[in-house]
Amino acid sequence: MQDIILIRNLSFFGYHGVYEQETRQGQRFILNAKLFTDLDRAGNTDALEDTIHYGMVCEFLVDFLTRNTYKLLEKAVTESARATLLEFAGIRKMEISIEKPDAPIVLEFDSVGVMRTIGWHTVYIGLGSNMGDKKKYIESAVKKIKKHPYIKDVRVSELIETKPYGGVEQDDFLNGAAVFETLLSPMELLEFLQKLEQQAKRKREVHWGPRTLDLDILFYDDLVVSEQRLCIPHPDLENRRFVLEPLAQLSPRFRHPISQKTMLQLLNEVPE
Ligand code: PH2
Ligand code: MG
Ligand code: MG
Repeated sequence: MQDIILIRNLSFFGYHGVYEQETRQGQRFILNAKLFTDLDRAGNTDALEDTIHYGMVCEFLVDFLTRNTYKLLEKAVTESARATLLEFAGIRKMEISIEKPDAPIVLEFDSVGVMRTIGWHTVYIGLGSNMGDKKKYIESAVKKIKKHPYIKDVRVSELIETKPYGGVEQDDFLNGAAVFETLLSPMELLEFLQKLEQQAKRKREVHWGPRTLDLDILFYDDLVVSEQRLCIPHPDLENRRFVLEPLAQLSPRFRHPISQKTMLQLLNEVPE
């Protein structure tokens, strides 16, 4: 995905801004974008249907940014990029900037603006439940995940019955994993998954104790983060057969970003 389609200095009139004068009078905006895609095929076939028509993207962006009005350029670049990524499936990632050459600032300047890079990310999550109607809790969460506007191409493993891991005396689990593409950042995704856990009436009482629904981020592309709320890859995944079995079923050759071992390798090496 090193290939780029360029949009340079696309100009349009709009009403984005914090100040009343900006939303009333409007002003000129300048949009620049890099569309990251794969141009291998079109580079050989010379056929428009094998690439992304930049004219259509320009029209889509200007239409979107004139039909919608935002206070902040931050929101304008984010929403217009997300809409474009949803509309044109061939774009994996885009860098977009919007500038105001005539912003109401009484100083000398060429323009002020905001730039962001937004794209699709491949995420693996673990699914678990060991209370109540376990299958129903998991299936209802999967349904909501599939319905999220910024999630696509959801694949779910088989659900398997597993013995509780970690020493707490509790009921057997139902476990599985899912993989999907998302426009959400890791923190946005975490908050969405925690909202689904809460909707399943999950109570955080015993650490590692029984739960109606547990949704854990296992991988987010090849990202490695260890923060208080967010540890990716899931730190104990190598020791958990109930995670590795579904993962190996979904993507046997996917490599752990730290150890570089495939899911199949990790499953074959998991301690009993
Ligand atoms: N989750 C835990 C602790 N132990 N054991 C099994 N079999 N399945 C789980 O999902 C699980 C567990 C903490 O999240
Ligand atoms: Mg868990
Ligand atoms: Mg959890």
